[in-house]
Amino acid sequence: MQEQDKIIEISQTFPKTVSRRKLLGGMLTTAVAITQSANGQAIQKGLNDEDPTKVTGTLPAEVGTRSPFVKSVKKPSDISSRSPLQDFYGFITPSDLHFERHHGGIPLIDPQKHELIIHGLVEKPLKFSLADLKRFPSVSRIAFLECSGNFRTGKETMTPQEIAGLTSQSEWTGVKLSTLFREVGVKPQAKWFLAEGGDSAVMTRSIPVAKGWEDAIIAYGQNGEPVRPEQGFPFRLFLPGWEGNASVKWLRRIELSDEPFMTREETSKYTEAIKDGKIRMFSFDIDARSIITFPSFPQSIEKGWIEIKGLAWSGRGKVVKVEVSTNAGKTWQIADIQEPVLDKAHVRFRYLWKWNGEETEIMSRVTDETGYTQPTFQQLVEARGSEMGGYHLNPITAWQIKKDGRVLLKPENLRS
Ligand SMILES: Nc1nc2c(c(=O)[nH]1)N[C@H]1C(S)=C(S)[C@@H](COP(=O)(O)O)O[C@H]1N2
Ligand SMILES: [Mo]
Repeated sequence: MQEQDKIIEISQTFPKTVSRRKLLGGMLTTAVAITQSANGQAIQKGLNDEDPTKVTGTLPAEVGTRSPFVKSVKKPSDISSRSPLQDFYGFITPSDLHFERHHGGIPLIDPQKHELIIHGLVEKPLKFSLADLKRFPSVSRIAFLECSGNFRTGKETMTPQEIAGLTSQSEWTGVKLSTLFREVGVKPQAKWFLAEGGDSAVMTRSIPVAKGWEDAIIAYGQNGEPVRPEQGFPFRLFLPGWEGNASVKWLRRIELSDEPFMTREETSKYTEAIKDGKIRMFSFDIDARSIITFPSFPQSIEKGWIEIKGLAWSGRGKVVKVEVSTNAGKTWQIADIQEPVLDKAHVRFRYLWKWNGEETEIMSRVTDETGYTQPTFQQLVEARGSEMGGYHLNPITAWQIKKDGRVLLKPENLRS
């Protein structure tokens, strides 16, 4: 038994080394493969105390499942759900944990009956089915999608998911909008286009035509599978680095025009109050932001070495630097960034810290390739005024470390 414990320990520490193969041999590798699928049934039968090497596991299934020991959920409300950022490894969001924001629910769309029409200031208006889109040269790109309303604060007992869970990252596959622009012959007078969704909200946004030429994608693939219904099946507009709202899901119409359409979503909504009674419109770019996801509420820590981990991103380009402070912002240290660092993408950062057991605050701040550094909440209030709206808030998030090891959010207060 002791020998077996040792083997398990080693295989967990060095899962991919040659020595593990030598140790385990062919026999044990098979056992490991079976136990994974056996877990589900074992728990259901209340047999989880049984030695998994003594019972036959469940057979392969049509689709895989997460281990029943893993509880990772989006906790939906009626209008949105949030990615559990604190549960993730790496920088890809599992598709079933991608955040959701729907203005009229998720439509059930038969791809055979769904078309994208492109018309307006074009030489040749055209309709495209999903099959038509797939015949064009395809592209894949890993990038994040973030709702511009992605900020909550106000109490100490908040998780990264609750504070900033309206951001997720996928590998999006589809056809470049510029390819379709060429196909329909977009006229030089065209400066904007309307993107319209086929859901009950009939979501519409005006997008500068330049973004269409630059990097917009009509995405039908998400992390290797068809885009999920929640994300816009059979296809959506995807605008790298821009506020999520403009990435219209269940896309059915694009109309080219010489001016913006001034839809409800870009006049009454998705505009920000700034100083002197002014309102900012068409604020598409997502500014650089980072958040420590470990340690975070409701975890607690013990004295000694701790690997601080988190996510950082910018809608304006690549992340170039993430700094961590473990003394409430007095001094900052450079964190390690996990490669690859992609354009307009989440990156993962880490910083090794030895906690001495004293009360403190830890926080992170990111700098992107434009030279922009993530501001404090106070700096945002000073720049925009205390009447500032709830969109495009990307402040530094601080966690309080209590003497007993509890980790609590340091909530922001508009009136402080
Ligand atoms: N047709 C349509 N597109 C839409 C929406 C919608 O309700 N209907 N919501 C928008 C908003 S506000 C955001 S933040 C993103 C969310 O995308 P997701 O649900 O795939 O995360 O989709 C955008 N596109
Ligand atoms: Mo959004």
